[in-house]
Amino acid sequence: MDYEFIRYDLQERVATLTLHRPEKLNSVTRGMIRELHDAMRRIDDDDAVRAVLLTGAGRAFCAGQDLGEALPENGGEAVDLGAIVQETYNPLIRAMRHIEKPFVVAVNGVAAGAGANIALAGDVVVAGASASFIQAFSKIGLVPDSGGTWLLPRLVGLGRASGLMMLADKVEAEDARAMGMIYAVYPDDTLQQDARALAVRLAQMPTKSLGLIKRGLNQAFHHGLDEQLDLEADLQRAAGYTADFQEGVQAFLEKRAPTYEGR
Ligand code: LHQ
Repeated sequence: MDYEFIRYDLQERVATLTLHRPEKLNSVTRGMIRELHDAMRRIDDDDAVRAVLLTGAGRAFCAGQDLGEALPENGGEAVDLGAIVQETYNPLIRAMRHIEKPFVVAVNGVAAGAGANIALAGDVVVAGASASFIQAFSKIGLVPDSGGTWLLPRLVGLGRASGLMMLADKVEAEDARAMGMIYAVYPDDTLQQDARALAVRLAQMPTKSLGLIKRGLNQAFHHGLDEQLDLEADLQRAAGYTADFQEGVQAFLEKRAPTYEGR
């Protein structure tokens, strides 16, 4: 599939996905979401992809749903937004959370509405110093989607999440880091290279182990301790059978750097 609204580039085992409608702050159209779904399938299917870097072109990361597509044409019947969410954002968030490869998100500017929650669905979320996050939904009479009501309270606590979601206040990158919403903040002019370095580093790591970590963390918040201990045993069993585990221990014993193949 040819892409018009995103860019896809694979180098050094890192698939870089760039949201590309800079004149509209990379707001999400039906066309962009179709391309993102296709890109997620490619990422999942291609063993050459060992990490993903998601970012935006221009001065924004993503301003959420393109509001030009959110209302009925010619004053017709109201659009079923639930159906849009089910068909568009939900599969994207499920893909980001369930593809067992690390997703680095480089938030290069404002991330608003669904754009904020797409960003937060990454595994390692970093931002440029001038980036910001806005749970913009309530400003236009909507509710947070794209996993926001599940993820944000887990990241920052219920009190902060409800304040941020009801008031739709803008959170600057450094505040987002301080409250545990994101992992790190870099200077704007080095963000892309710093985020890429993280993605390249992850792409050289034992991919299966990273995928199993992701699987464990996905379960962590609704399991009790006993269920999670059982899951950890299962995940460790799977990790123990990987070639990369053999290589990791062998390299340690031989006092050399390991070379992981993601198997
Ligand atoms: C936009 C947008 C945008 C279109 C900037 N759409 N053009 C799910 C299911 C179905 C339906 C509904 O929604 C959802 C989930 C959601 O995501 S709801 C939340 C949707 N997003 C928003 O409400 C955010 C709207 N945007 C803004 O509040 C501002 O643009 C922010 C704060 C992001 C940035 O402000 P500024 O830096 O002042 O930029 P700007 O407002 O001047 O925008 C620049 C251009 O981008 C402008 O176009 P123009 O042709 O006038 O230059 C905007 O109209 C356009 N744009 N966001 N979501």
